[in-house]
This record gives sequence, structure tokens and C-alpha cells, in this order.
Amino acid sequence: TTTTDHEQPAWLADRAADFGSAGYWRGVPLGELMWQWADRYGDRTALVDRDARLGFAELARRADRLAEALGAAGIRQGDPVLVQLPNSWEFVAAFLACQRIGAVPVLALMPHRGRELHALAEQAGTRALLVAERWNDFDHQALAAEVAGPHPVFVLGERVWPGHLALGPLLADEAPQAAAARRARLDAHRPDPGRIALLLLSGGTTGHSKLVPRTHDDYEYNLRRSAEVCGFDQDTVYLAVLPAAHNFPLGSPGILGALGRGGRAVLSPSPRPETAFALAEREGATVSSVVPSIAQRWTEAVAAGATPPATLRTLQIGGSVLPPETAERIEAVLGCQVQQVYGMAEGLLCYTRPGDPAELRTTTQGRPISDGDRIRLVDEEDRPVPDGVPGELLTRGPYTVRGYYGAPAGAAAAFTPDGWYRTGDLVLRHPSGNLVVTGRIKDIINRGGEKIAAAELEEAAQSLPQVRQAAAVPVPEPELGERVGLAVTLRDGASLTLGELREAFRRRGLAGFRTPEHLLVLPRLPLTPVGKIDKKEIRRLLAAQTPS
Ligand code: J2J
Repeated sequence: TTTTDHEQPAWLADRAADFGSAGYWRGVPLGELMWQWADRYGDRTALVDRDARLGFAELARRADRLAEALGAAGIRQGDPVLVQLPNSWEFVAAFLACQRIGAVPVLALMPHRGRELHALAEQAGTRALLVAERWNDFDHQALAAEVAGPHPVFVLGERVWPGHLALGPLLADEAPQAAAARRARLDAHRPDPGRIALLLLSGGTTGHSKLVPRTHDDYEYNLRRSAEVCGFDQDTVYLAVLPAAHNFPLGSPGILGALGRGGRAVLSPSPRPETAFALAEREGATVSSVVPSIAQRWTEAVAAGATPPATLRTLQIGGSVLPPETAERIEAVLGCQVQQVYGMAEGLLCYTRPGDPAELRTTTQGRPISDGDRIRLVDEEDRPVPDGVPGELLTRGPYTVRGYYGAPAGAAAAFTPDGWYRTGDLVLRHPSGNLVVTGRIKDIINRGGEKIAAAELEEAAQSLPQVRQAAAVPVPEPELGERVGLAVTLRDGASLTLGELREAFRRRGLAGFRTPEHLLVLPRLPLTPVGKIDKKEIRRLLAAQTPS
């Protein structure tokens, strides 16, 4: 079955039957949640960004104003809205504005280019775009104009084109009376909390990128329970250095989890140690979340003489493998506790707990947040593996999806017929009950936590006139964990250098981080005994050619 924008997948009803009445869900749409925070925390600081400091009530008033403007532009409940904004208070306000009217933000990353945005817009059926005018020397407004078709484009920045809408004025604060009237008008159109609240980009599965439909109910539970498990409270100062479009900094517990507890979020435009440390120091950040490659960069900066932020108590690390020795070194050098996070946009979140002994913090990836989370570790035939043996992790639970949005080709393979999500991760159960991620079976490249589907790169490569066959594989590397490698066979008489390949990918509108960094030209691709492309052998060949 195909899900169109205003339809809700059938599995939502099944899951509601399982979890809706069991006390996990509260029936609170995220936009209403924002006002609950505002009523509770008032003028306390919610967000810090550059020189701006926004209180909880102010944030809600500003978001409401944009919410009404989105409505005036024709955006209705269930309408997907493509959001491509950098870490900023405007990102959070725009996200919450969407939530107020039940519009569904589709969270794109800043490095995404034409190829990715067109695909997202088409897959989701987006009805509007919210973008930055420029970012890192790229003209996002021009790209948005290309992608938008007849739909409105909202632009954050100074030089807004005629025909586009300026986001800045639509996020302006206003007098309490006008705000109260607007709040009442918006309350009258409360979105259904059982419906889709946001579409996250899946990094999870083999094949093409997919959109993960998270509902108000499941995401609110995800935030609330994560914040509880991580001990977030009113004194929490969360430093957001990963792109807020990712599930980890957005809601695990991240920005929204900190706000939900009356804490605050400090938005860093970059994870660079110079930028992040200075902000952390200025704002007294107590916790941040990063991928292992950033944690390592921070550690190296301190080892080279930088002063680590004195107030930082916890560094949450997830998104890709963190070797135990690295975890130990991070704790020793940065002087904070490592909290490992094994999570996924599809749902399931595991954290080591603040009280876990050092050995569990450094050698395991934690345990699930919910007693409603179900986990099976299985072999190739979906039979349970013995304890201590790695198996593929299958999961279902109160905040884990049972299908993708729009049922793209191949999406069904990621779920069992009875709705368990196949993570594609190999995991074993540590004697403590915590989980250890030992590897994966899905065909992706995990480049410093950014997931890249091999199939998409192969398709892009095979569309080049020089290329006959292509296979994308990870090339292991100490800095990012993995980089993008591509092995190709060429058409008769053709030649191809890495530089030409990268330029061709750029011209086809692929994000820089998805562009191959290693190229191997072969007379033929190695095959397994059953005649499939032997990616293991290709990985070996590429690693052998790459000095590390
Ligand atoms: C090894 N692999 C990991 C870990 C994720 C919190 C934290 C991370 C993500 C995330 C997230 C890993 N060790 N600690 O959404 O809210 C790999 C697994 C997993 C995939 C999910 C969150 N933590 N991974 O990384 O949707 O392969 O979510 O299935 O981007 O990342 O990727 P993604």
C-alpha cells in the first residue's frame, strides 16, 4: 500500500491499540506540549543562540506567529514541510510552529543538495519549504526555488526573493494580548496526537533513503522518557553541536528533552572544539551529545592544550561504534562521564545509565529506555541466537515505527510481517543485560555517524557514461570510522579519476559527504560463489590500496 501525505499508515492504529491505553502515551500534540512548557517555565531561558536568549513563553509566542502564517499560506494538518535550517533558535521555533498546526517537518541536513532535496520533496509530497538564505557559501534559497514548484518558500535571511516569504518577521515576538488571542485560535485546531508529527531521515536500512514517520504521541514519550533516564532537569544546559535535524540532538533527549524538563538548549553552529568549548564555557553547558569522531576531535584538542569546558559533566556518544579505549581516553582527557547511546531514527533508544560502572559505560551501548521495548536477537533464519552470541536486533515498542512513510520500494524488507523493525545491526547481550553493537549486516556506509545507503551511490555512479558497474563500500579510517569507497568497472575505452568522479557527483547534486573519497577501478567486480557482488572482497581491496 502507498501512503499519501494525508493518509496515515495502517500500522499506527495497531500500535495505538498496543500502547495507547497502556500509559505510555499522553495524547498531547507537540505544539501543545510547547505551551505546557511555556506555562510551567515562563520567562526562564529556553534557548541560547549567538546573542539571542529566548524564554519559554517567548519561544511559544514566536512559534505561534509562524504557525498562523503557515496556515495562511495554505498549510494544513498532515502537510509535509521541507525544513533545511542550521542550528539556530529559528530551527526550534519553526519546528514547533509546524507542530502547532499539525504540519509535518521533513528534516533535511544542511549539506543536502539538489539530488537529496528533490528526492525528499517527492517522497514526502512536501507543500512548503523553510530554508536558510545562504549557509557555508551555498545559495539555499535558489535551490529551494527550484525544488518548490508551486509551493511557498519561507526564507531565513536578509535577501529574500520577491515571491518568497521572509521567516524573520514571521517569527517576531508580539504583545501578550495579541499572542493570547492567537494562542486561542490555534488551540481550536489542535492536531490529532496519534498522527504523524515529523519525518526523520532513516539511516537505518539497505536500499534507498526512507522517511521515518514519528507521531506526536510516540515522540513525546521518546523525549520524556529519554530525559528521565538521562536525569535532565531544570539545571540541565544542553549544548547542541550535532545538526538539530538529527534525532539524537533533537529528541534523544537533546534540545526538546532539555526543554521538557525546564532546562535549556544552547545551539552551536559547529562542533569544532574552538566554537563548542567557548560556548560551553560561556553558558555553563552540563551535557552534550556527539558522534565518536567529534568526541575524538575534542579529546585531541584538549590533549593539544585546549581547556575542556569545566561544567560539562556528561558527554553522550552515539551514532557509530565507539571503541572502549577511546571511551576511556575521552573520560580521562575531557574529565566528564561518557554516556553511550545506541539509537535510531526508527525509534529504539538505548543509553548506558548515569549509575552504570565505568566498565559498562565504556564497553556497552546501554539498554532500552522503555519497559515496552521488545528486543529479539536472531540469526539469518530469524531464530533466536544463544546469549552472548551476536544476532540481528529486531525491535518493536511504544515509540518504534512499523513502516516507512509512503511505502517506498523495498521498505517492507525492513520490517517483519508482524511489525518488528529489522535494525540490520549485529548486537549481543552483555551479561549485565546491556547491549553491545558488534557489527552490521545492512549495506550502508556510516561516515562519522552520517548514514549513506550504498545503493544510492551505486545508482548515481552507474548513471555516469564511463561506468558500467559500481559497488559502494565503507573504507575504515581512524578519524571518521568509515569513509565512502567506490569500486567500478568502466565501459570500453573509458577512464575515470577520483577527481572526475567527485566532480560528476557534485554536478548531479549529491551532498559532499555522500561523494566517494576512494576509487578503485577494476576490470571486473569480484563475485561470491553464488554470483553476487563480493563486497567483502571489495572492502579488502579498497582498504589495501588506502594508506591509513
Ligand atoms: C554503534 N552503532 C550505532 C552506537 C547508532 C541517538 C543515537 C544515535 C542515533 C542514530 C539516533 C550506535 N554504536 N552507539 O537516532 O536518537 C548505528 C546503528 C543504527 C544506526 C541508526 C539517536 N548508535 N548506531 O545514529 O538513524 O547502525 O540514528 O541502526 O542515524 O546507527 O542511525 P540513525
